[in-house]
Amino acid sequence: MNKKISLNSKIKDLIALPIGHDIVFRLFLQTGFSFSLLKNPLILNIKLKHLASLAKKVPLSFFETIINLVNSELEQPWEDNSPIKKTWWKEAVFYQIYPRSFKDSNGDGIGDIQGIISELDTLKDLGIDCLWLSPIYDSPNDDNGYDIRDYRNIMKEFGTMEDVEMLISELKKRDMKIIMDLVVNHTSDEHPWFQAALKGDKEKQDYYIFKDNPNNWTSFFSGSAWRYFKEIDKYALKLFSSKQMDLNWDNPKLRKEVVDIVTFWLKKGIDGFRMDVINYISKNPNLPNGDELIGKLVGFTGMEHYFYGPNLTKYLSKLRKEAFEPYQGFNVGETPGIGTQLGKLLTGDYRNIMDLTFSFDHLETPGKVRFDDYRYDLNFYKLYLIENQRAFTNRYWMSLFVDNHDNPRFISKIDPSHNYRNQLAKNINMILLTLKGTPFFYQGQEIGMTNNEFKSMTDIRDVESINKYQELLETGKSEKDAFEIILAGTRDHTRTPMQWTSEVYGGFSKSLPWIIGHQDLTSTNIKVQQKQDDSIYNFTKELIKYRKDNQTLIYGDIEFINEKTKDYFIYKRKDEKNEYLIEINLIDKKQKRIVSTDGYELIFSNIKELEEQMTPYEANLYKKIKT
Ligand code: ISL
Ligand code: CA
Repeated sequence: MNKKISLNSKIKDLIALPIGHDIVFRLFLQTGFSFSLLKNPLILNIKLKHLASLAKKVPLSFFETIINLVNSELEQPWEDNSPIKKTWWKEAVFYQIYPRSFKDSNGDGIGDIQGIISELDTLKDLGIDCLWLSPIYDSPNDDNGYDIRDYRNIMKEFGTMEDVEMLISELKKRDMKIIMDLVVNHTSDEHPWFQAALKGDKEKQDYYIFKDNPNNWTSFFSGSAWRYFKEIDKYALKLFSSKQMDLNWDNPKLRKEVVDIVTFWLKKGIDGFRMDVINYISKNPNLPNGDELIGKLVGFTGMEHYFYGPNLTKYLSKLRKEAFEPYQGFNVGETPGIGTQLGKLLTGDYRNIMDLTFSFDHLETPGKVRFDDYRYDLNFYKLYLIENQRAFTNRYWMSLFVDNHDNPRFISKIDPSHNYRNQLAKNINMILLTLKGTPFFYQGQEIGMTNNEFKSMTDIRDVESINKYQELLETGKSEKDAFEIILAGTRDHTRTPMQWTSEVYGGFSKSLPWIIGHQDLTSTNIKVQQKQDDSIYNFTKELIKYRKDNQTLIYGDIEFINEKTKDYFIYKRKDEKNEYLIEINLIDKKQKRIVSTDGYELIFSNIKELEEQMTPYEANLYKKIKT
């Protein structure tokens, strides 16, 4: 246990505590300062009170808020030499399906469960071990299923419970696994609990967070985080859309409901859950106003009061014990705002809280947010990876991902004109498959799908984008400028139909899909790429297979080479048996080779034949020749 900090403490004391560490790193990311400042002893020894008096414009309350937050977690992640515990989910390759956009079996333009079943052989062929399905439960679809009305029923458009049971058994036949999405920070306002609450049911009112007067917290989807209900003359908390009502985890009855939901599904034979915004479930019970400056820095006011709330680890450990452990269920928490040290505290194998977290710190370069139009520099991804690969050892394990349903396509951020799409898609997939951690691919990543050229707001479906567009107009932006901003960051980029063939609508559906894709269909589809030896699909498939057959790439140690040299990412994976060398060009230019590969044989490359220089975004995997 560490000591609490105060205004008298130094910056080094602050970053020695897990929350302090993660916040300071976050601030550096947000403001674009260089991390190297944090190695400078002059900086490390500045006292917080001196920093406070230097930063005259910053109110003291800002520092006090941060200090309180940092003092709320004094535990340090254990560091010891215990060997990695081998488990299926460390060896597995995961694949996220966005069911609405994956495959339509009945021609209504909406993906469905039977559509997924019809493509299981394809996923098996690719080498996928475990699927993650975004929500398929009954929902009025305000946020595409992340607003659940009934946790034990299936969205009509997607099919029936029988379809889901069939999916589970078809997966078992193929020796594949499945996790589902557990969205329990909030329910739909149409959930019977909330409806009963509005009718005056006191017990159900206590399932949610009602207040007579709103505080200053803001919603992730624009505006206030509170919605007024005249039925009972109260405000209800909704951190996301106006139809996503936050649940009150401080109520033991609600927590028991969640245990029952998890048990219901694990009993059905699923293998675990991805837990939506799970680090937001425990709110500071006093619901104090958020610090305005922190709000400005992170983009949302109030976060410090719930992103790592007072009872988070307690509630999660209990959930783990009561619901997951009896079925050996796996879980990965979606944890926005959780950095390296808190991530370790949440996932350490001795803690029994959760197995993995999804951290998002790598998705934007310093100083940038998702709606900025800019080119992502892969050197930043390298820094993030080195920091985290070093931290997640022994008792800790990392999740590795770049694409998901909440972000534009990663390759489009790096190379917006897609000059090197083929090369780059393979490059990124190689990084994900050769680092230490569990790779999560998102549908379409195996064929190099890119951002979509939406033409106008009528093409946009996402509630976040629609709200944001309105907000931008209200703050005086022109329609054109507002649309440009939406285009840079909309989550719809990854929600366009999966491309199976070069037929109309990419073979996703026989009729007009619910959202339109305007991407190249001729070369970016599964069917074409399956037949092409050097396609992104086959490259990824072969690499997945290779990783599976060569456990050094899973459990082996990692060592970084020429780490400080910009524009290169070079590392080794090794154990007593084998040694691999991975050589990555991080930029769209030729550059010289800086490591010798004498004594190694080339196993994989994203180019046909190596030249003297490395070509743009070149990526090679070599194996040491045994003597
Ligand atoms: O996109 C964001 C807001 O700018 C992210 O904060 C995102 O909303 C956050 O990662 C939470 O995402 C998850 O919960 C949301 C849902 O809309 C997302 O699709 C889901 O992945 C609410 O359930
Ligand atoms: Ca359908």
